[in-house]
Amino acid sequence: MGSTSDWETMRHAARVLDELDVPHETRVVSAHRTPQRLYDYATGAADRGLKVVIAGAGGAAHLPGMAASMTHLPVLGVPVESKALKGVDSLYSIVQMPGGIPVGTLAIGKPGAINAGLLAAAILATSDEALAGRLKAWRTAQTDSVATDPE
Ligand code: RP5
Repeated sequence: MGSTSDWETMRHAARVLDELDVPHETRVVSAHRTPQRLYDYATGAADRGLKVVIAGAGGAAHLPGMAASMTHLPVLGVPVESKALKGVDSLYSIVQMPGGIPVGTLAIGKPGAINAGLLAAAILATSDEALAGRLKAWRTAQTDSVATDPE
Protein backbone atom coordinates (compact mmCIF):
# COMPACT_ATOMS: atom_id res chain seq x y z
CA MET A 1 0.00 0.00 0.00
CA GLY A 2 1.07 3.53 -0.65
CA SER A 3 0.86 4.79 2.93
CA THR A 4 0.26 3.63 6.47
CA SER A 5 -3.01 5.55 6.15
CA ASP A 6 -4.13 2.93 3.60
CA TRP A 7 -3.92 0.13 6.16
CA GLU A 8 -7.40 0.80 7.52
CA THR A 9 -8.65 -0.24 4.07
CA MET A 10 -6.03 -2.79 3.07
CA ARG A 11 -6.23 -4.73 6.34
CA HIS A 12 -9.44 -6.22 4.98
CA ALA A 13 -7.48 -7.88 2.16
CA ALA A 14 -5.01 -9.22 4.70
CA ARG A 15 -7.85 -10.50 6.90
CA VAL A 16 -9.38 -12.46 4.03
CA LEU A 17 -6.00 -13.97 3.19
CA ASP A 18 -5.58 -14.91 6.86
CA GLU A 19 -9.01 -16.56 6.86
CA LEU A 20 -8.06 -18.58 3.77
CA ASP A 21 -4.64 -19.47 5.20
CA VAL A 22 -2.83 -17.82 2.31
CA PRO A 23 0.74 -16.78 3.20
CA HIS A 24 1.26 -13.10 2.51
CA GLU A 25 3.24 -10.03 3.47
CA THR A 26 2.13 -6.44 4.02
CA ARG A 27 4.35 -3.51 3.03
CA VAL A 28 4.15 0.26 2.70
CA VAL A 29 5.64 1.18 -0.67
CA SER A 30 4.96 4.68 -1.95
CA ALA A 31 5.37 5.32 -5.66
CA HIS A 32 6.25 8.97 -5.12
CA ARG A 33 7.74 9.07 -1.60
CA THR A 34 9.80 5.90 -1.84
CA PRO A 35 10.34 5.26 -5.58
CA GLN A 36 13.47 3.19 -5.04
CA ARG A 37 11.57 0.95 -2.59
CA LEU A 38 8.88 0.47 -5.22
CA TYR A 39 11.47 -0.39 -7.87
CA ASP A 40 13.18 -2.91 -5.59
CA TYR A 41 9.88 -4.42 -4.46
CA ALA A 42 8.33 -4.81 -7.90
CA THR A 43 11.42 -5.98 -9.76
CA GLY A 44 12.25 -8.51 -7.01
CA ALA A 45 8.74 -9.81 -6.33
CA ALA A 46 8.75 -12.80 -8.69
CA ASP A 47 12.26 -13.89 -7.72
CA ARG A 48 11.23 -13.84 -4.05
CA GLY A 49 8.44 -16.29 -4.87
CA LEU A 50 5.46 -13.96 -4.76
CA LYS A 51 2.63 -15.03 -7.07
CA VAL A 52 0.17 -12.12 -6.91
CA VAL A 53 0.55 -8.50 -5.85
CA ILE A 54 -2.29 -6.50 -4.30
CA ALA A 55 -1.56 -2.78 -4.51
CA GLY A 56 -3.79 -0.29 -2.72
CA ALA A 57 -3.37 3.47 -3.06
CA GLY A 58 -5.39 6.65 -2.96
CA GLY A 59 -5.52 9.97 -4.77
CA ALA A 60 -3.10 10.09 -7.69
CA ALA A 61 -2.80 6.36 -7.24
CA HIS A 62 0.04 5.37 -9.53
CA LEU A 63 1.35 2.58 -7.28
CA PRO A 64 -0.54 -0.34 -8.88
CA GLY A 65 0.28 0.71 -12.45
CA MET A 66 3.92 1.37 -11.69
CA ALA A 67 4.21 -1.95 -9.86
CA ALA A 68 2.59 -3.72 -12.81
CA SER A 69 5.05 -2.08 -15.18
CA MET A 70 7.94 -3.74 -13.35
CA THR A 71 6.66 -7.28 -12.83
CA HIS A 72 4.89 -9.89 -14.92
CA LEU A 73 2.97 -11.05 -11.83
CA PRO A 74 -0.76 -10.29 -11.71
CA VAL A 75 -1.32 -6.96 -9.96
CA LEU A 76 -4.68 -6.26 -8.31
CA GLY A 77 -5.34 -2.60 -7.64
CA VAL A 78 -7.48 -1.31 -4.79
CA PRO A 79 -8.58 2.34 -5.04
CA VAL A 80 -8.40 3.69 -1.50
CA GLU A 81 -11.08 6.24 -0.62
CA SER A 82 -9.55 9.71 -0.65
CA LYS A 83 -10.82 12.61 1.44
CA ALA A 84 -11.24 15.18 -1.35
CA LEU A 85 -12.79 13.04 -4.09
CA LYS A 86 -14.03 9.97 -2.19
CA GLY A 87 -11.78 7.60 -4.13
CA VAL A 88 -13.10 8.41 -7.59
CA ASP A 89 -9.65 9.90 -8.28
CA SER A 90 -8.02 6.68 -7.02
CA LEU A 91 -10.34 4.54 -9.14
CA TYR A 92 -9.71 6.46 -12.34
CA SER A 93 -5.96 6.51 -11.68
CA ILE A 94 -5.84 2.75 -11.28
CA VAL A 95 -8.41 1.54 -13.77
CA GLN A 96 -7.42 3.62 -16.78
CA MET A 97 -4.19 1.82 -17.62
CA PRO A 98 -3.11 2.13 -21.25
CA GLY A 99 -3.20 -1.16 -23.16
CA GLY A 100 -0.20 -3.39 -22.52
CA ILE A 101 0.21 -3.19 -18.74
CA PRO A 102 -2.90 -4.56 -17.01
CA VAL A 103 -4.01 -3.85 -13.46
CA GLY A 104 -7.02 -5.82 -12.24
CA THR A 105 -8.98 -3.03 -10.60
CA LEU A 106 -11.38 -3.65 -7.72
CA ALA A 107 -14.02 -1.44 -6.11
CA ILE A 108 -13.25 1.65 -4.04
CA GLY A 109 -12.38 1.07 -0.40
CA LYS A 110 -13.20 -1.85 1.91
CA PRO A 111 -15.24 -3.90 -0.60
CA GLY A 112 -12.39 -3.64 -3.09
CA ALA A 113 -9.85 -4.74 -0.49
CA ILE A 114 -11.99 -7.74 0.51
CA ASN A 115 -12.45 -8.72 -3.12
CA ALA A 116 -8.76 -8.25 -3.88
CA GLY A 117 -8.00 -10.83 -1.21
CA LEU A 118 -10.62 -13.19 -2.59
CA LEU A 119 -9.48 -12.70 -6.17
CA ALA A 120 -5.84 -13.25 -5.26
CA ALA A 121 -6.88 -16.47 -3.52
CA ALA A 122 -8.91 -17.52 -6.57
CA ILE A 123 -5.89 -16.96 -8.83
CA LEU A 124 -3.67 -19.01 -6.52
CA ALA A 125 -6.36 -21.68 -6.19
CA THR A 126 -6.11 -22.49 -9.91
CA SER A 127 -2.92 -24.38 -9.06
CA ASP A 128 -3.63 -25.28 -5.43
CA GLU A 129 -6.47 -27.75 -4.80
CA ALA A 130 -6.37 -27.38 -1.04
CA LEU A 131 -6.76 -23.62 -1.33
CA ALA A 132 -9.59 -24.11 -3.84
CA GLY A 133 -11.34 -26.22 -1.20
CA ARG A 134 -10.87 -23.53 1.46
CA LEU A 135 -12.13 -20.87 -0.92
CA LYS A 136 -15.25 -22.91 -1.72
CA ALA A 137 -15.86 -23.45 1.99
CA TRP A 138 -15.45 -19.69 2.63
CA ARG A 139 -18.02 -18.95 -0.06
CA THR A 140 -20.42 -21.57 1.28
CA ALA A 141 -20.13 -20.11 4.78
CA GLN A 142 -20.91 -16.67 3.39
CA THR A 143 -23.96 -18.02 1.60
CA ASP A 144 -25.14 -19.81 4.74
CA SER A 145 -24.76 -16.59 6.77
CA VAL A 146 -27.28 -14.66 4.69
CA ALA A 147 -30.55 -14.35 6.59
CA THR A 148 -33.83 -15.01 4.85
CA ASP A 149 -35.66 -12.59 7.13
CA PRO A 150 -34.56 -8.96 7.51
CA GLU A 151 -35.40 -8.84 11.26
C1 RP5 B 1 -1.26 7.87 -1.51
O1 RP5 B 1 -1.64 9.06 -0.93
C2 RP5 B 1 -1.51 6.81 -0.48
O2 RP5 B 1 -1.81 5.60 -1.10
C3 RP5 B 1 -2.64 7.35 0.34
O3 RP5 B 1 -3.88 6.76 -0.02
C4 RP5 B 1 -2.67 8.83 0.00
C5 RP5 B 1 -2.48 9.71 1.21
O4 RP5 B 1 -1.29 9.34 1.85
P1 RP5 B 1 -0.91 9.97 3.26
O5 RP5 B 1 -0.76 11.45 3.02
O6 RP5 B 1 -2.02 9.64 4.22
O7 RP5 B 1 0.38 9.30 3.66
O8 RP5 B 1 0.07 7.88 -1.87
